[in-house]
Amino acid sequence: MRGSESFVDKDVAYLKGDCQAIFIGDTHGDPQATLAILKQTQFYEKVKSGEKIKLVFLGDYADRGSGDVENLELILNLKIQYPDNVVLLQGNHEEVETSMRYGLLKTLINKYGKQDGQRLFIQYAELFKDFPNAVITENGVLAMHGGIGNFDTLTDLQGKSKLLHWADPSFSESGISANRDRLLNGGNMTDEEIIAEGFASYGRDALESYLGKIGAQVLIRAHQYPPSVEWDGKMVTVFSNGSGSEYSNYKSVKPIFVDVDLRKDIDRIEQNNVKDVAYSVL
Ligand SMILES: [Mn+2]
Repeated sequence: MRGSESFVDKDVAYLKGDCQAIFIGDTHGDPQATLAILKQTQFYEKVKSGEKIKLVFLGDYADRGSGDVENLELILNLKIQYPDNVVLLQGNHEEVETSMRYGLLKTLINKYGKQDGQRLFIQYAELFKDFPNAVITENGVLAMHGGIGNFDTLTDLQGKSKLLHWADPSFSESGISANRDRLLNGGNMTDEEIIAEGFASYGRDALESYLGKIGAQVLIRAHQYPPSVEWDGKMVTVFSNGSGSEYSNYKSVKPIFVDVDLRKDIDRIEQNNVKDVAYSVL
């Protein structure tokens, strides 16, 4: 499931500063969100006319929405048809432990029967493992599903996928702290053990320090709602399904995507980079 994008290592895809990039957060079983974004960004027209555009999906394609198989198939088909224009990252719902619990396994069994459903689920899980976990761009954007952990270098990202899937920003604590809210079990674990397991919270200082070390300017991440631009545009949370869709489980969320011209230097995400998902275009 890889196109011609280059890689810093197997977990981190590298995008050159030569295109428009659309960052899409959790679509969670809502194919209407994906279709609306394709239409709003004129993706097909632009590819056809040779304009450089890339879609970066930040993970969480299935589960929690009634169209999870449809949305997953739509996004996988996009990658197959336009391998050089589509980047698919892993989110925490591309982890087998999550998707067997929150929807995809059940939907596949309901749709295809127990044996075929389980077989398909295993094949999807194998496929997801091959998706990268982060994107770094030539001009200063770091993008991933959850966020950073106890990292010092870009290569620290390699092999620490769960940190990227489950991390959240903290607006009350500085540095890197234990993200106990995300733990189902583990009451006896120390903070260090929790962070090492991949359940980290990062304060603004920790994020800016890490971005500085790797030569990036902003973090674009997904995983939470409501979507928002924070920390003077140094971080944005993108959540891309919600109010206005019959499929979405997040009826009160106003979904967004982020549209960035990677041909320019980016030092913050501005309000004009943030676009509402307009289901009305469908
Ligand atoms: Mn998530």
